[in-house]
Amino acid sequence: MLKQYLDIHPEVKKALEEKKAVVALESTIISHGMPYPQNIQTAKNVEKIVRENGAVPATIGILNGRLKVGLTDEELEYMGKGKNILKASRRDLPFIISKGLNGATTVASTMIIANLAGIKIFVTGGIGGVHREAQETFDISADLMELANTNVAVVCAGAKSILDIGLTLEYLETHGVPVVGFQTKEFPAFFTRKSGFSVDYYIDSELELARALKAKWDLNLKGGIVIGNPIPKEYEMDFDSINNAIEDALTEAKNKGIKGKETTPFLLSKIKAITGGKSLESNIQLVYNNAKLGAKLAVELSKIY
Ligand code: PSU
Ligand code: MN
Repeated sequence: MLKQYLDIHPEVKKALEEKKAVVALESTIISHGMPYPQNIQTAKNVEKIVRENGAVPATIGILNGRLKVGLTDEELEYMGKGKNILKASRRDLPFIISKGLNGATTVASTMIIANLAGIKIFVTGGIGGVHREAQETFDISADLMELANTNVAVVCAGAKSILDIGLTLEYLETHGVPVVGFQTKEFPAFFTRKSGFSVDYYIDSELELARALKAKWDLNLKGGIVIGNPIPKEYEMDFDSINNAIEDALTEAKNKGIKGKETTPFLLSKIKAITGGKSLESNIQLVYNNAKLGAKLAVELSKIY
């Protein structure tokens, strides 16, 4: 039945059949999160880093209504040019399929498709979350409900402070989603190593993470885990300057009446413009750092689960 919708790249398929380590990667970060051509270069380097660390990369996206698990270089290039590529979260999937459209997958939809393919580890930059002033707007990313329901672990550099990080963590707690720090006690805030919020558990090694995932899923505790992996120190941004940029971006979004699925991409591109591209370099480096951890984790998990 899945074959009707899913195209798994032969290399990924073989690795899955042989129970080898595979890492899922999202495409919203490519089509809507970074400018061309840095996005393509980054996506290719991420795949390379995953390989160098012993796993097979599977970049996920939707082309002509087909759910693609593992993209060719041409497909990656197409996603990166970002023309006619919708941002596709859970609610969009049925219609992007039925209309034969192209979609870049968010954390939520990448988790769904990874799970359908049998991939357990997913690497990205940052997760969506509860937006600031969600008390009024109800803007809470579908990523969080997906983490509550779908058995895929997400390696990220935390959440940007365009979000209300405190409320995001509360929401995850309510839904039973563990939030752990990789060699940190503090949940990272994407551009910075610190956010002022603690994680539930400090985790020291990939093996320990793999064991926790196995226990969670053996016991049918459905859902994912958020693994916060702080940006390397040398690429970290200055806390005050990035937060000023974020405040300015939020004010502009509010004044322009930006809403719904446009909010996150709007804020990301504004921050990039305000920081004069400095944030882009940090963004790229933290994804590389996550790719390394995700691949090592997938290798450990493939040995025990
Ligand atoms: N946060 C980032 N970079 C991103 C995103 C979030 O720092 O590229 C993307 C991810 O694909 C995430 C999505 O799943 O935005 C969340 O969008 P929304 O808030 O509309 O659910
Ligand atoms: Mn939203």
